[in-house]
Amino acid sequence: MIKFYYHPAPNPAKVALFLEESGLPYELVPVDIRKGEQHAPAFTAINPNAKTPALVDGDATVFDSNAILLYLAEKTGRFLPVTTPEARAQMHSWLMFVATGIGPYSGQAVHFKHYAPEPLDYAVNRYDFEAWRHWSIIDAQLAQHRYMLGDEYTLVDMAVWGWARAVPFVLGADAWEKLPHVKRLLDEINARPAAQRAEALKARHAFKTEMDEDVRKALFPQNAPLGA
Ligand SMILES: N[C@@H](CCC(=O)N[C@@H](CS)C(=O)NCC(=O)O)C(=O)O
Repeated sequence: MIKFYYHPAPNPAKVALFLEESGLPYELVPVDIRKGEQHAPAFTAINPNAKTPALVDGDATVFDSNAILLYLAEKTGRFLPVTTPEARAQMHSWLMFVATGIGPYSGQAVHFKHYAPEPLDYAVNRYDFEAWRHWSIIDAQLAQHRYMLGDEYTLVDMAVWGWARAVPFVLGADAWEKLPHVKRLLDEINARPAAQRAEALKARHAFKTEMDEDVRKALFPQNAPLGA
C-alpha cells in the first residue's frame, strides 16, 4: 500500500487531492514539521530534502510534490492531458512553473511577511512582487481556459489548488479581487468531494498548530548562527 508522508500544508495538499481523486488506497503517515519530524533520519532517508510531501509505493520512493503528481498520474493513467507532444509540453511547462515559481515565491512572501524576526521592506517588496507576478500569470491562463491545460481537469489544476488555498495569506485578504479566475478554479475544486476529503486529512492527527521557539528552530534552522 502507498505510504503518503503528510503535513497539512500547500505542497502535501496537492498530493492528498490526487490520491483522493484517484481512489488509490494509501496509508497516511503524519510528519509534523512544526515538531521537526522532517529532520528525522528515517524521513530524510525517504526525502533527503527534509520536506513534506513524500511517497513510498513498494520499491518506488518519490519526493517533491509535482514529481509525486506526475508519478501518480503515470501510474494510474489519470488526470493527464492527451498524449500529444504539444499537450505534454504544456503540462510540463505549467507543472514546472508551479514548482519553481508559484511555490517558492509564495513561500518566501509568506516567510518575510509573517515569520521573519524583523520587518525587511526590501525582501517583502521583492517576494510580494514576484508572488503577484506569478499568480497573475496563472490568472491570465485561467481567463483563457476553464482549466490550466484547457477543457480538462488535470494534475496541473491540483498543483495550483494546493497553493491557491493559501493566496489570501500569501498576497493579502483582498487578493481575490485581482485574481478572479484563480478564485473560480479554487471554488470549483473546493466543491469536489475529493477536495473535501483531502482537507479533512488534517483532522486525523494532532498536528502542532502554535508557533513557538521550537517551531522556529525546526522550520528556520538558518537562524541558528544569528542567535535568532
Ligand atoms: N519543492 C518541495 C517543497 C516542499 C515544502 O516546502 N514542504 C513544506 C510544507 S508545504 C515543508 O515540509 N516544510 C518543512 C521545512 O521547511 O522544514 C515540494 O514541492 O514538495
